[in-house]
Amino acid sequence: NGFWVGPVEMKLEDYFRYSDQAREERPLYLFDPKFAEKVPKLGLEYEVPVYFQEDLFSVLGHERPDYRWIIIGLAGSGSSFHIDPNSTSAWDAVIKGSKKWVLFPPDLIPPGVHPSPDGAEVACPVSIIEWFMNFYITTKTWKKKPIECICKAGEVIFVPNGWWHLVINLEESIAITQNYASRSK
Ligand SMILES: O=C(O)CCC(=O)C(=O)O
Repeated sequence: NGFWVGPVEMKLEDYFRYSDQAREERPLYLFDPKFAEKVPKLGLEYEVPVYFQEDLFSVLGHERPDYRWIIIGLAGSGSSFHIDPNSTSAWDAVIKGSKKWVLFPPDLIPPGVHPSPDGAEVACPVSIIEWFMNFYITTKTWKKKPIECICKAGEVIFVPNGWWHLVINLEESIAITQNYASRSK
């Protein structure tokens, strides 16, 4: 039993063996929603920050959709532009390494991103690196600018529901993220 890395399950030692030699533009990203069930100690070693504790999805008990992930990736890995599903907000806590974030409010579609009319699917024809090389600069002349920041180990970011976000790991990183719904947006 390993952790989910895209569509395959990999033992952690195999994933780290892969990361030690990986050089590709879109490195494999470990993204596992069942980490706390697989390794209960991992689930017990953190507490949900106080601001994010109201979670209306918890009424669904075991029926709730996946909502928490451990995320591990090397420099250059990350998540291309998307909006989180089911109107959830999220928090993302960096445990090791650092992540660069770019966030756009719901009414500002990032350049290079082509959502379907109902917003359910996102076509982002470029990789994260290519987005920074070819599209990032166009936002510099926009009146409304994206929010950008770097989160380092020990820091937590809040991603409000409906916001577009892109993340790139600036170095090998480990993070925990949770999606939730609360009465306040
Ligand atoms: O790659 C990351 O840390 C961000 C993950 C993310 O955006 C998400 O889970 O929706």
